[in-house]
Amino acid sequence: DRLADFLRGMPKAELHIHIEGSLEPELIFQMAQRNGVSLPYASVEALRAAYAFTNLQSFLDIYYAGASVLLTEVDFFDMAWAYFLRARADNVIHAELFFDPQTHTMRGVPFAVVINGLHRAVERARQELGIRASLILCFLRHLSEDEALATLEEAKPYIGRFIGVGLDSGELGNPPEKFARVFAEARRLGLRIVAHAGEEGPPAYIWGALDVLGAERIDHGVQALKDPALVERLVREHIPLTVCPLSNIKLCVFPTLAQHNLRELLDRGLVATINSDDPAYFGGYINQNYLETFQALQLNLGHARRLAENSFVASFASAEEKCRDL
Ligand code: ES4
Ligand code: ZN
Repeated sequence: DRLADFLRGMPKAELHIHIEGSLEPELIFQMAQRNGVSLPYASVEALRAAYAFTNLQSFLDIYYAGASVLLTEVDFFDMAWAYFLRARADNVIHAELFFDPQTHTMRGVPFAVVINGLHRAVERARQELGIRASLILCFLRHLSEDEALATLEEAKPYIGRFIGVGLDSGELGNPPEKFARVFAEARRLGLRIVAHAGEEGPPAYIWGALDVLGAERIDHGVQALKDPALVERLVREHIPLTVCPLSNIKLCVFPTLAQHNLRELLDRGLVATINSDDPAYFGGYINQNYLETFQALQLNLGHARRLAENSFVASFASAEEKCRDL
C-alpha cells in the first residue's frame, strides 16, 4: 500500500545495528569454510533453526558463536559491505555501526584487523553507495571494567576511525556503574557516548547510563515508561532512544509487536527511533522493522515522518549534515 511504499522509500538513519549481528548464516558458513573454522551446526538451515530465543542471553550465546568465523580483515570488510548493500536497499543514508572488538581480540584477532576491515567498508560505502557511516566501539558488559580499559587503550591509535563508545551484551547484573572509569576516559578523549539500558534492565540502569556514563543516547530504553520521572528527564533533555522492535519480540521483551510500547514512547514526546539491532538474527533489516511495527501498532504517515526526522536528529551527524538530511 501507499504507506508501506512511503516507509520503504523515505531516507532514514540507522543508529542501532551491531555489525556482527548482520552476519547472515550463508556468510557464516562461507567464512567458516574459507577459514577452516568448524561450526557446531551442520548446515545453514540447522543454524537458522537454532534462532529461537527466550531472552537476551539465549541470543548472545549463538551470536558469539556466529562471530567466531571472523578472522581476517577481508572477513570484517565483507560483513560490513553486505550490511551496506542491505542498508542502501532500505534507503538508509546515514548509519552508525556498533562493533564488539572484545569478541574478536579474545579469540586472538588483532584489534587492527577488526577496525581496518570495517573502516575500509565504511569508506567504500561513502564513495560507492553514498551512505555516510561511522563506527561506535562497544564494551562487553559481562566482562570486567579492566578488560574494557585495556580495549580502550588498544583502540587509542585508531581514535580517528570511530566516533564513540557504547555498552552492550548481557544487561542484568551488569549495571552502568561497573564502567564509570572507562567511560570517564572515553569522554576525556572527546568520544561520543551511548549505552544499552532498559532493554531487559530496570529504569535505574537508564539513570545510571545518563548520570554515571554520560550517555547522550540510550539504546533500547523501552523500560523507561515504568518511571515517570525518568520519562520527564528524557523528554526535557531530548535524549533519544534507539528502539529495535523486532529484536524486542524475538528476545521476549514484549509478548507481541501489537503490545510494543513504541507508540506510547512517541506520544509522550520521547525522541524514539526505529532500528534493526541484529537483523540477521531477528528477522529483518530496518525497513522490515518499520513495516511490521506500523502494521501492528496502526501507525500513520505522521508517525513515519516523525520517526525519520528523529533518526536524523538523534544521529551524531554534524549540524550541517543534519540540516541537509532533514
Ligand atoms: C545485543 Cl539485542 C542486544 N542487546 C545487548 N547486547 C547486544 N549485542 C548484540 N545484540
Ligand atoms: Zn543492541
